[in-house]
Amino acid sequence: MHYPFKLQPLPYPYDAMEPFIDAKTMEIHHSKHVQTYVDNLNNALKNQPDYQSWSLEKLLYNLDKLPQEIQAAVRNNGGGVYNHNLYFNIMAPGGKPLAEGPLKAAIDSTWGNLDEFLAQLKAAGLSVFGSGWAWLVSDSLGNLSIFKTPNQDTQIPANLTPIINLDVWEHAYYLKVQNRRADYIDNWFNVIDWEAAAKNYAKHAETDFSKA
Ligand code: MN3
Repeated sequence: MHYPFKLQPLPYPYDAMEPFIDAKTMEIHHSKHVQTYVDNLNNALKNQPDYQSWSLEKLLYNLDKLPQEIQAAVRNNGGGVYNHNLYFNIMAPGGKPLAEGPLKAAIDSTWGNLDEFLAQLKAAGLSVFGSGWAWLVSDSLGNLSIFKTPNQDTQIPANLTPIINLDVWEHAYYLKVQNRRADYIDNWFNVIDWEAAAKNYAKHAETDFSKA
């Protein structure tokens, strides 16, 4: 995937996350907010033929190698595209449970159990000042951690494998729960696709964004 970037279709209808996330929020989030990131990313690269063959991951890992005048636009809008592609793909209607396997074993050994991990992820999401993301990530050895990024920054510069990411921008929840970010996070826990998360974790040994 490289320039011109396209809006990745949602793998489910806008109302699929009801009652936990309302259809209007999903529609505006995907068709307006993410589309704007796609458009702005393409605009930034429009007159930059040297970088039009670069993947999103390569652009985001090598931000400091880009022409200075497009670094902020690629960081914010490229990050916006990358983060949402992951976010919408680790959600499923009604969620999918965390089965026995390497990810469950790693969560249990790191936090004791899934509920304790979720409590820590919620605390991380609540502690993001302003807009940003809370993540479950892995290093190349499979060690898990909770990670936070401001704005639309990604985990790519840290060369970590993303497993799940929680959008705590107000646009992800304001229509339904207004300012109550904690309620949104509690609702969102019901739609996490842990099967997709386990597949993401399985990539940890091969992840190396410096080769993107
Ligand atoms: Mn968002």
